[in-house]
Amino acid sequence: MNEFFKGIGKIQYEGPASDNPLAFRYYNPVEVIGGKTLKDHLRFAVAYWHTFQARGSDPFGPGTARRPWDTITDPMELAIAKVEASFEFCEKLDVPFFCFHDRDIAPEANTLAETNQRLDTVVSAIKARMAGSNVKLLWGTTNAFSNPRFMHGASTSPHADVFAYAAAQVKKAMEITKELDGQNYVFWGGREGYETLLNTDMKRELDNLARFLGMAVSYAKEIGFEGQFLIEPKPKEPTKHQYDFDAATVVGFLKTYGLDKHFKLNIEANHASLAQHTFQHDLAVARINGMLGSIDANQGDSNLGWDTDQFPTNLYDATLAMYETILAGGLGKGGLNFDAKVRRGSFQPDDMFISHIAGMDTFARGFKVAWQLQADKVFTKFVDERYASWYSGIGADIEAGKVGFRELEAYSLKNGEPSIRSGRQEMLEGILNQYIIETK
Ligand code: XUL
Ligand code: CO
Repeated sequence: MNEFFKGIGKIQYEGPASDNPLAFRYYNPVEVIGGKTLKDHLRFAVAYWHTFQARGSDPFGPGTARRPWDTITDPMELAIAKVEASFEFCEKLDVPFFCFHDRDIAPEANTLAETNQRLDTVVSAIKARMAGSNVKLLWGTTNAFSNPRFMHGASTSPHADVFAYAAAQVKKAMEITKELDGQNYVFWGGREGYETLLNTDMKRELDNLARFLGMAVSYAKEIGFEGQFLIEPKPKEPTKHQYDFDAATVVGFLKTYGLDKHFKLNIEANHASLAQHTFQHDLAVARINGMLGSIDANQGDSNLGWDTDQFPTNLYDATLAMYETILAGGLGKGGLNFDAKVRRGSFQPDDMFISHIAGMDTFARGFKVAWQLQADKVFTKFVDERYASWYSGIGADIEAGKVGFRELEAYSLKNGEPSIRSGRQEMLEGILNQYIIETK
């Protein structure tokens, strides 16, 4: 077998004292916390599109990336080489999962039939390689946003033929995800949104989006696909207004159309921040609705207003994200997918490893801190006490539906001025810092 990343061996855990950039300092995959290994808690995944497709181009210049497959020019030969490279990469990093869009793994041909044949060829190669590997598919998805035919959207296109084409594409992508034993299937609304209401029938587009998702649910049943369906919210980019704006919007949408039993959410850090939410907020919205399915782990830049998809190295945010995940009971079938790309200046092949290692170390450390925070009930105890007035007396009567405005007026007239306590935000933030610094 051809080795692509020569000179880089299996990445080892060397502990916090290590100065080796190609070693883990905090992520020890076999370390057991709460009866489960870190590897099983964190369920890391590599995103095929950023790591094996993207080359670092931006609106001001071409890609800068140097990759071990650069000499291969034939598109299908290249696609097969990337399958080999991706397994070598995941195995060396000890990442248990990968994720792809249909068009990442096989280039589009002139017709849909030919494109599907190409997919079959690459899927066979992936399946063969998977047989001798522990690396699995976390999720598959469809790229129904890059091709110009999707300029006005896919399932929300004003053109019925485009809706049909997108359906055909998702049908095939679901089939290959099933074939590769994918644990989830993601719908990210690429161009499902609008630029201006002057040319948009928003009601019809939302109805069609729901119709489309309903068809996917039916087809999954038909073919026996048991993976979890996920919707990935994003407020803007590429369209000015994306229909899957944020977690709350998606929960409301799914409930409106009676689809909530069939979907969970894939929460992405940089999408939450684009919606002016914290990562923790959108995870919490998913959690309280019983819909936290998976995570796209990355980070934005608070000085920039777009989806920068940086590798997640912010320990504070990672800790709070892991805290929400632990409160939700873990990731289930989901995982932590690095929907992240190296900066344009990080052009060397070893940067691909270094960036993932930094992200994995950040989440491993964040997880350990979060685990300790919940084990010590640091915040839950405070929150429980803060809401103590709901456990008896008038609070319990309100929650039991025993009283209305009339009774509450009578109560307040008698009770006088309510007694309130400090929220102690700064104290709690100080304790959070203490845990981040001191947790072993
Ligand atoms: C785009 C994005 C996508 C989805 C999969 O912002 O996050 O890559 O994760 O389509
Ligand atoms: Co994403």
